[in-house]
Amino acid sequence: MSELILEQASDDFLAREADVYPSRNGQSARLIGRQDPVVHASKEQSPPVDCSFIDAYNEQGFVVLNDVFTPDEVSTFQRELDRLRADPKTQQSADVITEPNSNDLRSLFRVHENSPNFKALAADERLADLARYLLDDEVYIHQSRLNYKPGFRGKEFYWHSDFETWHMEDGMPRMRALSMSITLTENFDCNGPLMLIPGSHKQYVVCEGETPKDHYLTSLKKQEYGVPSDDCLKTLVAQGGIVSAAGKPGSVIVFDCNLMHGSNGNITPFPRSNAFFVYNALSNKVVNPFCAQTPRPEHVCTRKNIIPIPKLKRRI
Ligand code: 6CS
Ligand code: FE
Repeated sequence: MSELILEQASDDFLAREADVYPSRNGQSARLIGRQDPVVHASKEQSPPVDCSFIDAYNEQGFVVLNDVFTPDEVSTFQRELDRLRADPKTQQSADVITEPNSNDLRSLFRVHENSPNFKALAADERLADLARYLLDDEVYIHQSRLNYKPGFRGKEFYWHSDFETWHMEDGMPRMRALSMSITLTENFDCNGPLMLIPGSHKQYVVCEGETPKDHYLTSLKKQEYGVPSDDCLKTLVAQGGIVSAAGKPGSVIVFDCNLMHGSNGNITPFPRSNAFFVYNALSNKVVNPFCAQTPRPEHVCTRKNIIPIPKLKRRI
């Protein structure tokens, strides 16, 4: 028995040693090249959106699709967002993250399972077909959340690559995942919209420090590990600049799992609320974390309940 444990430990050690995307392991901060495609579909496959969007996604690491959802659909999601916030069950739930210095709701996780509306949204063909094309595989939801970014006290999300965290803390093997952020309120320049660094997805940022135990309990409020060094960030911004994704409700920001992004706090009275789905390729299911900690819980990282999204020709 103890031999088996030793063997597993040494396998894990070897896997981490051979890791093409090392981070938080004592190495100094630096940029290394991406080892995976951005668009996984072959040239022969035809995309569900105009080819120019696919080319932009490939080059920039993101694309904004405007007016994907109608005002009526957006109103339905907004009502569901408010209903969930007011529901006493939500307030008791482990799926909730509050803002660092107040009890305001910052994020609500696992909405693709716990809300029929958001479950339908995650499976909607306008989103899922594009995810299947870009990842060239069946897809499942690795993580879902509503980010409320409330007015007055909504705090920032510091710069990060999602993949760095999902690789280190969840054991996502390769860069074959993407995020879709569906805007549910207007994203102005002033209420803390998503900021993206074009082209940054082509390099992987090795981060300093070690992963603390139960990191998710603090990182989801304020992330301090798995963030780029000042020098790495300077280089990425010098190369690509910064774009902020302002837009009307009902648009979709599609971005690669390794794109460097973040957002400022919101001291305006206007909430900046988004629904956020992470699609992962079925062939890229999570394994053991690449950092030396236990896996994060199911509401932050789907590990047990992996269900491919059905290919239905159906809109919500
Ligand atoms: O922890 C996560 O899965 C996501 N949340 C944060 C604050 N950073 C990394 C990743 O985007
Ligand atoms: Fe993120």
